[in-house]
Amino acid sequence: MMSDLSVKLERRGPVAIATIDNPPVNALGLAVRQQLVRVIEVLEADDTVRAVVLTGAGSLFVGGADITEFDRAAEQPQLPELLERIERACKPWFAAVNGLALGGGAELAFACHYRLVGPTARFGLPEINLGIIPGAGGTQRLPRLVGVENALPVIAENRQIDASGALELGLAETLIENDFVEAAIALATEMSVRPLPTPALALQVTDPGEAFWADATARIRKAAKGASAPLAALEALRLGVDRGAPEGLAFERETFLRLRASDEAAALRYLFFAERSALRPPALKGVTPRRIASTGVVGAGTMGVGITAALLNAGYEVTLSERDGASLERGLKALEAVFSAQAKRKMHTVEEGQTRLARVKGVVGLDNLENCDLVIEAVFEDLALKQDVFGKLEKVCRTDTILATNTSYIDPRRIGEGIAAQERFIGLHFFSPAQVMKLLEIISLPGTAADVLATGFELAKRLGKVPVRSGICEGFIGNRILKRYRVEAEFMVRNGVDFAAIDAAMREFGYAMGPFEMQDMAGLDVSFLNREAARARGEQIPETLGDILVRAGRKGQKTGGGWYDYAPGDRKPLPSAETSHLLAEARTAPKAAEPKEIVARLIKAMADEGRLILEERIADGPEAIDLVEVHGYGFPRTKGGPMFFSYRNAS
Ligand code: 3H9
Repeated sequence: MMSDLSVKLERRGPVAIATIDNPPVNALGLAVRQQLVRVIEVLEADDTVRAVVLTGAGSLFVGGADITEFDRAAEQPQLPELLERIERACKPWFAAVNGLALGGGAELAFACHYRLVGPTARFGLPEINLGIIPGAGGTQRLPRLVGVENALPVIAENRQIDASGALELGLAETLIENDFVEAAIALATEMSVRPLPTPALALQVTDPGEAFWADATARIRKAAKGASAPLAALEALRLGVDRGAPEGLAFERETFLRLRASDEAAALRYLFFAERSALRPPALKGVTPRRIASTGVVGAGTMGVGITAALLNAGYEVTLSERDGASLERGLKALEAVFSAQAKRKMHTVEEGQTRLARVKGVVGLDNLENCDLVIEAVFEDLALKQDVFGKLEKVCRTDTILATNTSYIDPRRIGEGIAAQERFIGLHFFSPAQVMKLLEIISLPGTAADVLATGFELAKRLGKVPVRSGICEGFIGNRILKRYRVEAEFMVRNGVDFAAIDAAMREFGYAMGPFEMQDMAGLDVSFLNREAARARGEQIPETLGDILVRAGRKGQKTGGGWYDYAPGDRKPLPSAETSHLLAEARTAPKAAEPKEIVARLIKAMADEGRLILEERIADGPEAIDLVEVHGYGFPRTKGGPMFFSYRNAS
């Protein structure tokens, strides 16, 4: 065996076994491709070899092309040529798919003459997540192997085919339950006497008809939310069906290379790596997190219920505490509603929802939290109330229980003032709805122990969230930038720009809502009350346009009007004569602004605030800020985040 290579070659009688061994995910980087070419040449020339088993080392088959190479020009040998050589080989290649086969990995398996699957095998083409389309024949071979209807969801909608699906669709020949490689060798030996099957690219494909394409296009366009890749993947598939595989392949390759060089793909790649590194902050390398099994949540309002649902979904036991029976009952009802909504959206079965709900114990008061490993406080944003909760928790809980506050604005140092063992105190700032939103800001306090901080990151991982460490400042990273964004947007409105034009420009940029629609949805009164509280403390806070609206009773959708008017029971923003009248004095003459100019100003404001946050060491890097914006505030993923965007677009 040649063992120092990333493609290992072994012989067993007439069968050669090629194992791709390129940790961590067996990606098809340059060295692997070079070695595969060599392996193909050697095996084609060797008359004693009758069949080839191709597999992956470890638990994966192949995780795809090496994404780190996508910032460079494509290097020879390229994957499509390599796969063609396998497909045209004069002896059969058996892809022994022992686990995930993603992107180029799945394409590699499709080019082999046969696929043998282990129980954990899965085929997927997740290229669209990276702003590209499959670039090595995936859009052409898969529809010819399993039919267009079965191929489309994989190519353009992120669906995967598991082992049993692969058998049902005829994508895989056989399921191997035990002794995977040995069984694959035996099958290859036995099947090598058969004539070579028709290569995937030469198989017939049936056009499912215009209605299918129209329906798929509408569905994919809607789900893509402005991203280019999903529709481009559909187009490549359709073109190959209409005009045949050779034209389809050429179009696929050209589109892949064009998209690979796009800003959108660069943004998505950047986020791919940022999201992964976020789970492993270098400062915590080697620090072992504490073990968390049972958790407690104090406060069963919207946040407390959302946090409880997130914890239950991740398999934790939760003790949910409220101050009285009626509030607890309301909270538990809200929790049930979350689980029935999840079941409706097919996130789990109704029974599974009930099993998860059975892990919550509702209690009145704090006494029952004594055995929790972690308690998260999510009571009303009131300093004295929070201090009181932690004062009591300190007496009730074990001395090693981690105590966390979910405050979004109050300085956690003041909240935790009375806690004797500061090392166990931390901020865990969830975003609403907490069972849905991916962002978790982890607030490290001066006294927080490293293993407690590491536990915060471990918790985020288990909850499927994206953790970002934030230092202490008003609003932490996200709400501080949001404030700057809103101030800048209001500044434009004061200077004559129509707020509806600002909303439209930000929607066009990729946000689901513009800043004023968003305020109407969330309610203008929350930030108004914050400003009023600060004014009451003697801080100099100038009157905002939002203040004028709230003082006139316009608090947003919930009062039938804020920036916009709303018809009863409808969320569609309508122009408001009253708003125009109320704000007339505070604004200059109307001024037109190009959408591009509006976007540039608002993103610049966010990025400028981001730079200050970095200078103050509140965040650990520009990626942290971008992750906060993308996962907590709806910044369009395809634009990477304000720091990435302003860096790419700096002239
Ligand atoms: C493609 O194939 C294009 C083709 O159609 C055409 C070509 C011509 N490359 O996620 P993890 C790193 S496009 C380079 O934490 P897990 C990752 O950054 C590709 N590096 O592990 C991390 O590094 P670090 C289509 C990669 O077990 C480490 O591996 N394929 C790649 O939770 C571990 O990753 C995809 O889009 C890669 N392809 O999940 C699949 N993948 O340790 C992308 C991972 O330094 N990958 N890394 O932080 C995944 O979805 C997951 O990584 C996977 C494993 C499910 C495979």
